[in-house]
Amino acid sequence: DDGYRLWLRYDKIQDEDLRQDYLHQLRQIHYAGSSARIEKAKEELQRGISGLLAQKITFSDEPGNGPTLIAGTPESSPHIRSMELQGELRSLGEDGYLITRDRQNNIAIAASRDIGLLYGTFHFLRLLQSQQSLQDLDIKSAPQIQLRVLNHWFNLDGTAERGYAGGAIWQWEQLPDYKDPLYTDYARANASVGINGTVLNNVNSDALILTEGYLEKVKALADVFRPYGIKVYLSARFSAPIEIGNLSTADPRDPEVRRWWEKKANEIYSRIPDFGGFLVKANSEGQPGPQDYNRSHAEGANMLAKALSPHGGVVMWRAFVYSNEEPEDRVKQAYNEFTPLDGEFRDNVLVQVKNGPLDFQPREPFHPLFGAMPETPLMMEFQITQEYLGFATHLTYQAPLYEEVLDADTYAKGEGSYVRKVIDGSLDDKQLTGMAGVANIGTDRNWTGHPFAQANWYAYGRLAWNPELGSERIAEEWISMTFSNKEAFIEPVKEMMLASREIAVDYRTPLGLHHIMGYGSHYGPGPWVDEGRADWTSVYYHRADSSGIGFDRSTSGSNAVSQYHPPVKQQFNDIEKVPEKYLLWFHHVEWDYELDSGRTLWEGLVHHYYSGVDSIRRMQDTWESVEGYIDEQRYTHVARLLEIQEKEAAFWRDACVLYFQQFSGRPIPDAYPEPDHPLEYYQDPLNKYVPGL
Ligand code: BDP
Repeated sequence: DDGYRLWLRYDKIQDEDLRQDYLHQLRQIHYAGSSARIEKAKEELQRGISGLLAQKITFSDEPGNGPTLIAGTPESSPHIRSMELQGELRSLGEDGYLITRDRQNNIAIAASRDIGLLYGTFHFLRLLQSQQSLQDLDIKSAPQIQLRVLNHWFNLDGTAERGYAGGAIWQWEQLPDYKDPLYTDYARANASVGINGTVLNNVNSDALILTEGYLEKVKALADVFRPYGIKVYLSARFSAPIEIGNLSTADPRDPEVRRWWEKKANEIYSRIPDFGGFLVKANSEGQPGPQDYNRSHAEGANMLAKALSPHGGVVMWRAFVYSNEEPEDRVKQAYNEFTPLDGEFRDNVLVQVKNGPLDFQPREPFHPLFGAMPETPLMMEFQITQEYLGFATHLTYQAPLYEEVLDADTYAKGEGSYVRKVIDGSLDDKQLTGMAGVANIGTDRNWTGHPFAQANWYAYGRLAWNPELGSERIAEEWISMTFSNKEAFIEPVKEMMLASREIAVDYRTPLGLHHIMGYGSHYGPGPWVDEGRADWTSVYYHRADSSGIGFDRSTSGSNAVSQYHPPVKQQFNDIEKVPEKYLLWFHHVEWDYELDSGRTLWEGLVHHYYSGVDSIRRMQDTWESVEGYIDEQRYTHVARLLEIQEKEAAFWRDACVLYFQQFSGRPIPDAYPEPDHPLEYYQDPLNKYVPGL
């Protein structure tokens, strides 16, 4: 099995009793209505049932007499209407659905709109795939977040920035005339977890995407995605009016510039009436933006928002900004630039904020902007692609990372002001809500490179639908659909997945360390990086010296703690109270400082590094123990990748322990084997596992 089918595999159910039971309950199938979305739902059900139950289905025009699966909206189906579900459906919103039993004990999928029926159909198939009982069906589901969007960092030349599973999946040179069937499978996978938007191009954007020729290609993709409820968005380059519009400025106050964007929006919507809007990276890492003209982020965003507004589009304006001047503490910058603008954005602007204040590190505290801009819809940005987590080589299930951030309490309005409540709009009563995931999808046959990286795409979508689902449940679902329904497979593999994120932190950046990876590639260790722009080096962040290690962001240091609400601020500020996982993020700590475990900081650091590597050996044991439950191809692929991960984790460990030992001046405790080589070996670019990375 090459993994192409992702979690939508639909292999025949081997348990014959169960298969017969399902068949019995699905004697007849009736889908009311005839929209493109209904057609897609029927197609998917057909595909699913002919696979899982090895039975072709015919759809009946009317609900039948025997046990029937009935799907419809109150408008399209008299039968659904007679169930009097209208009130309940209304409370589930436009995308929600019910899966329930009617009075004759038929199974009913009901929704207010056809898109809900498509989502409900995928949910129903998931029940069969994971071999659930259909007896007491009483499922209500509605997304808690409105815009559930993938961000692709695909360039127009076919490459993918920070993509590790091949290149861009859009074949620009073949579009619009040839639409690869893969686009449809992409849409199916996304719709199956409720993803309803896709930003097609890199945030480091090329203005060419907004030219007529490319817009025709974008339209072709939008046409493929529309029946699956997925809107397209584009990353807009702020200086596009200059580059493709022949204007001399992109100043948002210039009337010609404003007209240019309005005309551009009209042009886009004449082709793509349901175009989603623009994503913008401005005045960050060299990208153009309103500050080039001494205008604020709000002025820039509002100009675009005004152009989109008559058509119902939105602007997703990124808060990942840091200026070209080296700041005294980079993590403070987004907060400082954006909080004064709270309330100044038009109502179709969302500010898209990375989960942490630095940059997608294996672990960061939550971004202090969450809870600090009550007048502005804030959108979460997670990174699914594993830029800082071992690319597509290391097995790291990221749902626990996403969950840790979503569940963090900002205390913005007292206890219980969780980040997820900021994101789902409930904390500040926001209608417009969103979550973005920087995708890990590429042209690799299995889409994501590592077979387990598919789980991160899946988990992102599920959490965008419901941020409270829990990473354990999501892992169970994904494993049973992707690999096997056998308990003896699911349990150990689930445990392995759930542990994998903490393990990834242990062998890279334990105890709150951050940004100590290799320069440029971000792959291997590079705690010694000390050249170039200060806030791109590692020494800037770890600040190791003979007295200790860590970045003092307390009130006596950079004072980044003051960007958090009390009592979070006080907790982070106090070296005795800060959770140990953030210790070195907020404090410069003496080598002999005593940790919760009773170890000194130095011993604790060494311990995390060694136990991280040991844990990968346990992951390997787990994987070996489930050999035979799944196909050879995927089994072997994962087994070999775990071997690489083990070697590379040991490399991280040895490099970091030896490097920091120069400052601590303390021995590696006897319990741990000495690294195989001296520090110089790990620092030599020619000795990296992948020379050049
Ligand atoms: C950084 C990546 C860079 C992205 C940037 C961003 O290294 O390639 O362009 O984030 O999010 O982590 O804009």
